[in-house]
Amino acid sequence: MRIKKIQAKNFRQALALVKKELGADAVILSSEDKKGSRPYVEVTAAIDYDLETDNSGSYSPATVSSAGISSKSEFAELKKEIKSLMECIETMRSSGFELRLPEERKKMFNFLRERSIKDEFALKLAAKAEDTDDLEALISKEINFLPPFRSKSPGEEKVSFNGGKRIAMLIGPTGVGKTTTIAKLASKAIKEGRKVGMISIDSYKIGAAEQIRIYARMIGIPLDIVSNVESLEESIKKFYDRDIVLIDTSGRNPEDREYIKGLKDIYSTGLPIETQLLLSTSSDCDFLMSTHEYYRSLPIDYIAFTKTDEAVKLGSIYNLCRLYQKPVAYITTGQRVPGNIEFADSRRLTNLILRTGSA
Ligand SMILES: Nc1nc2c(ncn2[C@@H]2O[C@H](COP(=O)(O)OP(=O)(O)OP(=O)(O)O)[C@@H](O)[C@H]2O)c(=O)[nH]1
Ligand SMILES: [Mg+2]
Repeated sequence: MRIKKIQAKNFRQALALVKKELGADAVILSSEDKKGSRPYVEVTAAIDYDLETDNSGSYSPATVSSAGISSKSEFAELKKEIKSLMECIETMRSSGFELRLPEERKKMFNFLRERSIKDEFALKLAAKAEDTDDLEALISKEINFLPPFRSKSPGEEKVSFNGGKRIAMLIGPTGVGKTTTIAKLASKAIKEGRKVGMISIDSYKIGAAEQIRIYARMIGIPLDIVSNVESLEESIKKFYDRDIVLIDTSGRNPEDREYIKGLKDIYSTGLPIETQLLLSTSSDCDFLMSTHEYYRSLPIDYIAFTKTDEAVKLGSIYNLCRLYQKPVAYITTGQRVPGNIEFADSRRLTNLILRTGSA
């Protein structure tokens, strides 16, 4: 087996280099975005699948010929590289990676990559699935769908408030559709005969309060606008007669520490808040992956996907389900309020992930 790390400005360039240096049969083992003043992409690719294992079960490095290695430091560098690659292989192997990729699996792997499924996930799926039926079954098994605000028997509620009432807070990057989705959820709950209250802690953006105020008036439900944790607690108490309280938050760059800290302050009150993280399927796949770094430190109960109507590929739904390991609450499919929200089941989500073209 020949493994090579390739660095390039972007993934497309890295792939071209892999093809040039290792040929068209090379398999991408991993790819990583390196941040810094000059960001680049580092891709690890492999060709020829004759891995040897020693008796202990760990891979033994192939003998490295000294030809072409001119100095001690180059040799040391090479040794370091081989060590890190061995560790990489070992991690992949222990997590069930199949490095041998016969021709028909390669087709499956490419099919998944075309749908923006991350290489490491695509490799695992391709190693297990014989055909697309298998693939559908595998994916829908891995995606857990759970509609929020289900009626459950008393005591079974994960989050309860005043005897089974629900408080849900929507968080997520700027402009993903939190306020719009709150209006959609509120309309639906009203239609089902539930009493709803809305709170906005969206004091950051000029005009944000106006947007939710218009929705509250349109749907005919009470709204409180608060600017700190203390007034949030007060407001929740005020809504004691509501079945569902929906909390809107301001979208901010998750890299902003104050933003994540502000959210953590809310959790530290101990209020039984259920958190729905909204992610837009029309966002750049790499952006979605990078936001995971920040949001994963929060107690997320559900993830939900917005703007499926605008996305060309929906493999990111699969990637994010795998990363967050949280149930999917719903997807939103357009700007219309009320409407354009779907409590899609695992099968529907799987179909969206595997299709190309818009929803
Ligand atoms: N195409 C499409 N547009 C949507 C969807 N949901 C929301 N939008 C649009 O996305 C834009 C932003 O929606 P908002 O609800 O204001 O987003 P937000 O997350 O509250 O934004 P911030 O509060 O600024 O973080 C609006 O123009 C919405 O109409 C959807 O499912 N599909
Ligand atoms: Mg908003």
